[in-house]
Amino acid sequence: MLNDTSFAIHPGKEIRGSERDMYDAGKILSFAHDGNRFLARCENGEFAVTFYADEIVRLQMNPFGETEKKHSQAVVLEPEGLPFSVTETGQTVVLSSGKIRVEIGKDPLRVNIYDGENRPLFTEGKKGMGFKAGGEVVMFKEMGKDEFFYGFGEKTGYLNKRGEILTMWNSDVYAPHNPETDPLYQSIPFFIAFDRGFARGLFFDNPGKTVFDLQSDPDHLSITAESGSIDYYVFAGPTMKDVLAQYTALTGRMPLPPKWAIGYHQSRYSYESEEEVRRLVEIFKEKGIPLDVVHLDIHYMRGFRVFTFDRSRFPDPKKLVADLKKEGVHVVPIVDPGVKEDPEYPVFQEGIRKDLFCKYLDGTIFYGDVWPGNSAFPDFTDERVRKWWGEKHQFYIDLGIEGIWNDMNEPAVFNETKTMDVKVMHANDGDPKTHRELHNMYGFFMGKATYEGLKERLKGKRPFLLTRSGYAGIQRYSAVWTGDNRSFWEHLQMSLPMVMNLGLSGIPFAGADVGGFAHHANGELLARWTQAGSFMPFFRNHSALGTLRQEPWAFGEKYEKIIKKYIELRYRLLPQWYTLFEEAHRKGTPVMRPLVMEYPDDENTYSLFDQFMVGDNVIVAPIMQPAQTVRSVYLPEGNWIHYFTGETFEGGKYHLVEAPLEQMPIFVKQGTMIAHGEVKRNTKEKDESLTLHYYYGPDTRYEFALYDDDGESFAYQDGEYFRKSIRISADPEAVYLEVKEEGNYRPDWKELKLAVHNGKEGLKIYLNGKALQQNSDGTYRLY
Ligand code: MIG
Repeated sequence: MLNDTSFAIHPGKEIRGSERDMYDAGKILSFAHDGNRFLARCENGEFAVTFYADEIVRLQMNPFGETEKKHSQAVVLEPEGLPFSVTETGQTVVLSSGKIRVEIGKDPLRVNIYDGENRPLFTEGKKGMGFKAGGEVVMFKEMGKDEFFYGFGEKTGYLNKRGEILTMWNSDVYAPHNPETDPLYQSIPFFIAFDRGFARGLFFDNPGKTVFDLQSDPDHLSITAESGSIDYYVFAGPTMKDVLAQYTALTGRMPLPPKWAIGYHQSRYSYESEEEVRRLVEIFKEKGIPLDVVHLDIHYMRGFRVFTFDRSRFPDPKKLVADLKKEGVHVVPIVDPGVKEDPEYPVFQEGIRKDLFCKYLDGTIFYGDVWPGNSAFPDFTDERVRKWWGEKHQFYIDLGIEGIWNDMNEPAVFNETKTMDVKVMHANDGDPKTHRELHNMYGFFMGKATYEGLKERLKGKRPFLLTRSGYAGIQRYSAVWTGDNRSFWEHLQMSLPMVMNLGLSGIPFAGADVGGFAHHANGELLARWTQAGSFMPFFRNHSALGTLRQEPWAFGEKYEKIIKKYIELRYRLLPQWYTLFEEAHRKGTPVMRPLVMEYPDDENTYSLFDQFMVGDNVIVAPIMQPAQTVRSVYLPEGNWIHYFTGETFEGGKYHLVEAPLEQMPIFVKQGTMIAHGEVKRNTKEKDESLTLHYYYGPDTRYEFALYDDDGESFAYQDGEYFRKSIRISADPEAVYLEVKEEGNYRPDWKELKLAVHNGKEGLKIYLNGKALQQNSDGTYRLY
C-alpha cells in the first residue's frame, strides 16, 4: 500500500537471501535407500533424492518434518524407479544414474550435482540448505563467474537475470511495469543456468512466495521460500533445447492450439455491444485486414456475472457467434474467477449449496471485492470444484464459443494485499493447505479446470485458452499474455525479453498486448508494435477503456497500410508458424527464441534482448524507438539474407540496417528454407498453393520441416498429420533436396513450389536425385 512513498525504504526491510540467522540442515545422522529414493535424516530435517529420468533428479529437504513422495500438480512425470548406484566413502555418499551424479557431503549435508561427464550442474560450495526462525526455507547454489541466467517466467527487465532479485507471488499489477516491477501475474520458479554453451535447469517447485536472489552474493544464488519445504528438480541439459525438453517432460507441454488461435486477435476493453462487434468485423472485411479472433471483455456480462450475457447489449449471442464463425472469426469471452455474491444468481446459489467456494478453517466463506462487487472464489485446488467449473462452460459451448480468456486469476482482489487472504484454506484434493502455501497455483488450477472442461465438451475440437496468471505447467492448458502493459516504446522494448524468457520457461504460446493496453497509442507506435507483434507467438491488439482506439485503422491510412502488411505477413508465414508450434508441442522448444539458443558458442548473443529468432533460421530486429529508421543488428556466423531487399549480409558482426517505417529488419539465414502460404482473410480459408523459399548458399546444409494437420481436431494424435522433411545440401553447382513424408493427413494445398533466392545462372536442383525443370516463373514444382 505504501510502496510508492518513502515507507518502501523503511530501515530493516530485508528481502535478500542471506545466511544470517539460517539454521543449516546439519550433519547426516543416518540414511537409507530403496530402488527409487534416497532418504537421509539430518540434524535439522529430512533430505531425499529421487531420480525421475536419466537427466532429471528431484531433491528435497524438509526441516520441519518428512519429505513427501507426492509431487505437486505442476509435475506430470512419475519417477520411473530408475536404478541408481550408491557409493559411500568416509565423507560422502554418491548417487549416480549414469547421466547425473549427486555427491552428498555428510557433515554437514552438502549437495554437489554433476553430469555424466563430470561437469558441475549445480554445486553448493560452502553454503547449503536450511531454515530460518520465521519458517522460511533457504538454499544456495554456486554461480560460476561466466554464468548467465534465463527463464524465471514473466519478468520485466532484460534477458539475462544475473544480478536480479526475483520474487514469485502472482500479482495484479496495473501499473507500473517498470524494470524493477516484480512480481507480475505469473510465477514460473524455473531457470536455465548457462555457462559458455553449457546449459542446465532448476525448477523449485513451491507455490508459496519464493525469492530468487542472484544479486546479494556474487558467487552464490539463493532461493528462499516463505512456506513449505525445499523441493526442486535439476535438469542436466547440456543444451538449452535439452533443458527445455527435460523441463517440459516433467511439467508437460503445450497442446497444439487450434490454428485460428495462431492468427490475428483483436480486442478492446471493451467491445460493448453486439452491434459494435459486428461493425468491427465488417470493417476488417471491408479493409481486407485478416482477422481470426475477437475478444469480449467484461462488458458482455450481466453486471459482471460470469456465465451470463447482458441481453440489452448482446441480444442474441448465439447468432452473433454463429454469424461471425461463418465469416471465419472466433469469439473469445473473458471469464474471471470472482462469482458475484447475489442470492438470485444461480451460479452463486450453486456454489454455496454445493460448498465450492474458498473458505477459512472455521467454514466461513472468503469474500472479496472485484468487478461484480462482493464476490466468492471457487476453490479450484479441488477436483470437485474444477469439474463443476468445467461444466459451467457448457453455457459458452452452447453459444458456439471455443475459446476462453481467463483474467484476474492471481486472484486479484481490490484490497490492500491485492489478493485473497493468505489464511484462507484450500481443499487441495484432500491435502488442505493455506492460500499462503498455494497462492501461485490458483490461476493454474483455474486454467486446468477451464481447459479440461472445454476439451471435454468440444467433442474433439481443440479449445483455446488465454490466461493472465499461472504457475509452472500452465503451458499444458493455456496461452499467456503479459497483462497490463502501456502504450510506451519502453514496453514494446520490454516485451521482447519478457516473451523470450516465457518461452525459456516452458511457455511457448505467449505475447504482449500489441499497441499497449493502458495509455494512448499513436500511429507510429502501433505500426512498429504490430511489426514486432506479428512475429510473436500470441498476436493480439488490446487496449483499455478510456484510451485512444487502437484498431489497425485508428491512426489513419498511412499507418493502416503498414499494419495491414504485417498482419498479412503473419498469414503468409502461417505454415511456418504452425510447423514451429508443432515442434514446441512435441519437444518444448520455444517458437520465439533468443539468439543464444541457436548460437550458444557466440558470446555476442548471451545478453542480446532487442532482437530474436523465429525458429532456427529467421532473425527479427524490430524498431522500438520513435523516429528511428536505422538500427544496429547483430548477425551470427554465416550469411544472412534481408527478407525484403534480398541483400546478403555477412554474419559474425553488427550491421547498421535501414528500417523505414514500413520495414522491420528480418533476415533469413543463407542455406535455409522458409514456407509461405497465401494471404488469407483468416485461417478458415485454405491455401491453394504453398511456396518453399530457399536462400541458396554454396556449401550449406539444412534440415527443413513442414507440418500440417486439420488444425482443429485431435486426430493428429492418431497419425492424421502431414510432415515433409527436406534435407538440403548445396554445393557451388547444385542444390540437393532429399524429401521424406510421414503421416496420413493430406493438406489442402494442390501445389507445392520451390523458389530459389540468390541462386545463380545454371544452378541445378535435384529432388531425391532427379533434376527439376524450372517453371516459366522461375520456380520449381515440388508437388
Ligand atoms: O484491469 O477486464 O489485464 O486485459 O482488459 C482490470 C478488464 C481487468 C485486466 C486485464 C485486461 C482487461 C481488464 N482486466
